[in-house]
Amino acid sequence: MTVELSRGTLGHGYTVVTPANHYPSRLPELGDQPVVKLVTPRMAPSRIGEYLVSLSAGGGTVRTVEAGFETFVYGLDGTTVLLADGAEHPLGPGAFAYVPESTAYDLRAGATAGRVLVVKRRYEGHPGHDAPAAISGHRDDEPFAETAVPGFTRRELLPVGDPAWDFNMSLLRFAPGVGLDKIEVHDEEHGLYMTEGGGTYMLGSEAHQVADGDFIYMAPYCPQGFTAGPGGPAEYLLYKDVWRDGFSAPVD
Ligand code: UGY
Ligand code: MN
Repeated sequence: MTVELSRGTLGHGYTVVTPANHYPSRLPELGDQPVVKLVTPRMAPSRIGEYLVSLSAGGGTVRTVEAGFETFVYGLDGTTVLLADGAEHPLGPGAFAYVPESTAYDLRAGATAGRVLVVKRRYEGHPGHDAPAAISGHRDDEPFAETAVPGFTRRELLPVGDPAWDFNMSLLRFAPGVGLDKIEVHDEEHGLYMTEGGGTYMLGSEAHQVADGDFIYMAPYCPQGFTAGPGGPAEYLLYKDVWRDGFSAPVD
């Protein structure tokens, strides 16, 4: 038997999970539809679950309501639809929806199979701020914004200036050879999904080659830096917890 080298890694304060590493699981609310658990709170200290859900043509989820949990869904392939509070949100590639805490939702694939990324976390409120309401949209609804680094642009999918929100979802896009301007070390954790291209991710003190479809979990204080490869633009969808001081009680 030949053993192939894998880019998938469990490092100190991070994981890298590549498409070649995927080993699908099942969840009751997904019936017989496979799910890849990219990270869950079992991977301490993660406070999120991030899941790659594949729905076969005509397939869907069994409706559940989980008290206290909020959900973000991003469309990757196909024509999945999210149903919540009597509204239907098409989740084709690049479309997204935020489902507020304790709100029931269903996912339904259309005539073709669909793939979506699901981020789940316990909503952490803040005194004086009402919990956010539902939001949906598409990555193309607004242009990417310039940053201080030429060739590096961002598109914020959720309101970043409102402390009612306890997380951001952002698309970060880099021209070939362009990267972050520093090695960051910060209290917030990340779930990162490569949506296009690839490059070199510095995690702790290790350099990892990453490509389209790879997932990285970065724990609080994980040193992190990125430079896109020379072959084309690179882009990732980034979860980051925001606007909280880090004292929320760990979930058992
Ligand atoms: O906003 C961020 O923390 C972002 N620059 N981090 C990252 O891309 N790893
Ligand atoms: Mn960061």
